[in-house]
Amino acid sequence: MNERTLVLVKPDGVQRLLVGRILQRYEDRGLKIVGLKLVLINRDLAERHYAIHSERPFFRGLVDFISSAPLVAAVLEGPNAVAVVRAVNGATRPAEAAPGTIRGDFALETAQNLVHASDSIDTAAQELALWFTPAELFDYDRDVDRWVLAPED
Ligand code: FUP
Repeated sequence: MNERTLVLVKPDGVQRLLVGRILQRYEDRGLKIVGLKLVLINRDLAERHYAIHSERPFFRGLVDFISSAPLVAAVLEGPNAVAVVRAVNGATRPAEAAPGTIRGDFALETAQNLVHASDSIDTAAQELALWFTPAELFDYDRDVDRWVLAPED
């Protein structure tokens, strides 16, 4: 099942010069980048992105943090992309994230856990619409996919 999912390399990832190494992990896995941009978001988008957490005590800090400096937003495509990207990222709390995951290798704090990824197919569709216009997303072929993807029936 080919899926699309939203990934954010959050401001801590940009400031720590980890953008290339983080995106590399998704590319290495075989996922296709179909959207990519550097953005400084305003509080309105930050609050809408994290609306599900609006009643949580960490909400204000989360909105402050994500809107404090530029971040990299990407849309990744591939079979089971939603689950695969979350596995590559590792557990939300870095102390619980397995070695070999982004958070397990590069992060210590939940509030500075480097990356965001959509948590379901429905959430991914909402987040794609929030962060990218249709014109910013690209359908294109990659030659390597004949070695990465199972042949279509
Ligand atoms: P995830 O889906 O892994 O990004 O995790 P959540 O949606 O549960 O949390 C979103 C963000 O809220 C985390 F990346 C960091 C922040 N957060 C906290 O600061 N404290 C918490 O206890 C939980 C989440």
